[in-house]
Amino acid sequence: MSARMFKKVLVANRGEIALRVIRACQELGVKTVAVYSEADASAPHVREADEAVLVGPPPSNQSYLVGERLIEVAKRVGAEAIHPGYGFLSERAWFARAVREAGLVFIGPPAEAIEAMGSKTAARQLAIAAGVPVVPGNAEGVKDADEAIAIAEAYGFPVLLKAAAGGGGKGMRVVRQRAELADALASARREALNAFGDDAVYVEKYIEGPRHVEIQVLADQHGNVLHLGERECSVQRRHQKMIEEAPSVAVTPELRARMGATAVAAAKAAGYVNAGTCEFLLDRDGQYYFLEMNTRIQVEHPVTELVMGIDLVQWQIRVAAGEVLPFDQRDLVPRGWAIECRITSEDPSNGFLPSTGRVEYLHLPSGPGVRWDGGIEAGSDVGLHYDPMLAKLIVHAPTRPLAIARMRRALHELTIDGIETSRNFHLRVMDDPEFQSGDISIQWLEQRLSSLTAPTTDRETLTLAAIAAALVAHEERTAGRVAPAVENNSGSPAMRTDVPSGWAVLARREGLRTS
Ligand code: MV4
Repeated sequence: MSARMFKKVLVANRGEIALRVIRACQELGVKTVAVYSEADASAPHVREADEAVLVGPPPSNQSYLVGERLIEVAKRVGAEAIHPGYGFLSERAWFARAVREAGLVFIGPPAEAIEAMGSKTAARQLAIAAGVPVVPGNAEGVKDADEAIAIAEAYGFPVLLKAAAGGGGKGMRVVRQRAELADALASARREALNAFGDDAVYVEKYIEGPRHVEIQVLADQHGNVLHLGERECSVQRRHQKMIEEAPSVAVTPELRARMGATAVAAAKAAGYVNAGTCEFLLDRDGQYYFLEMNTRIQVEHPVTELVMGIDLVQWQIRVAAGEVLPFDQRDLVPRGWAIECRITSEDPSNGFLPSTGRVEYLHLPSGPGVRWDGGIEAGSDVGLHYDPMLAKLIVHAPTRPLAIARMRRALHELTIDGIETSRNFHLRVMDDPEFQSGDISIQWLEQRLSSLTAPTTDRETLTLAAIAAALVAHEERTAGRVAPAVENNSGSPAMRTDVPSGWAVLARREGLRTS
């Protein structure tokens, strides 16, 4: 088949990933159509696209998730292809199939590959058949506690009970001794039934304190399947990644080649095309185990792009248009180090509770090796309709220590006023000696969370807080008596009341409450 680039692509997503796809299209000379809900009418992705179509009220299930409507819009505006981004419909095989049956191109894997990797047990079977190492365990749900005990004793405790129908930790129970197993199984079944409507639970050998290391895969329609190295994603809170980096301190070039070949084998076994990611557990003695394959572009793709010098989203579009991958595996060696911090509208000092409100003021970091993939601007309203991730701050530097220093500098430059964000949490992590050592596992953050989110107590910060509070109180007392914001008759600049004072901004930057 010959390659022919699309003229127009519909971007079936919102926020930072929608803007990311729009930018990739613009550089390829492809026109873009944004879709948006009423809540996103003035969002950056709507403004940057060549066209924009309202698809419904704010709830996702009445807008971004209404696949039939998105396909109808794509046909109406003359888009030849749809890019789903991540989340929403990006891993719904029915949607990929419906797009194809509508005569459009789904910029992602074939529906059949999504199905092959969509069910954890099917993915596990496929991996085993492809010789990909999986965690020792039984793939199907256990019949009863007796069978679970027999399997557990065969593998040895501790074991992990997992819901067959779902992921993300729901329905998971670590069982360290035989006496606990029956109750744990009943509890896991209840949670699995509530979360997924399916109480099937299976048993695996529990891997203690592993890392979450994932391999980026990219495959074209001509049989070329490559890997683009690994990403270290162990800094997670409740199965939500917070910080990702590439490469991983735990992966040598030899291990990278082996894990990469494993991921390529799994992708080939699934008939995979386009970008995808194989997730692994990597334990302390270098053993790795396939967990699942994500059949979409991932949030954390920028760290791979930066160390590999590849625009993954553009290659998704090119591959979907039929292009042949022009590089080969030998070309794909990581250069330097990249770190990504997810900037979320959550308050780390308050249990990461969602923070809503208007972005009153936004100052973005820049300078050497700094990238901001964001979907917000001053004036953006942040609500509860959508995922709390507002943006990603990514840095690239020659070494990991330099990347950490660069991330710290960029985080200090970043100012988001009007809502609480994860910025100060990330600053604390960058300053943490254990994080700096790189010796962390998926359990590290949960173990350190209280110390990384405790209110700061150093004297200087407290003094700053006192000054800021006094100033803000003074401003608010005198707010009505100050000359108009711009002009006044004395010729000297009047104190503006339409922006927070420098002290208030400074105090907030230090994560201090001023109201
Ligand atoms: C495991 C495991 C340890 N041993 N399986 C979490 C949800 C899903 N991605 C699989 N997960 C795990 N499976 C065995 N046999 C530890 C986890 C796990 C985890 C894995 C990756 C990233 C973060 C995690 C957080 C907690 C538990």
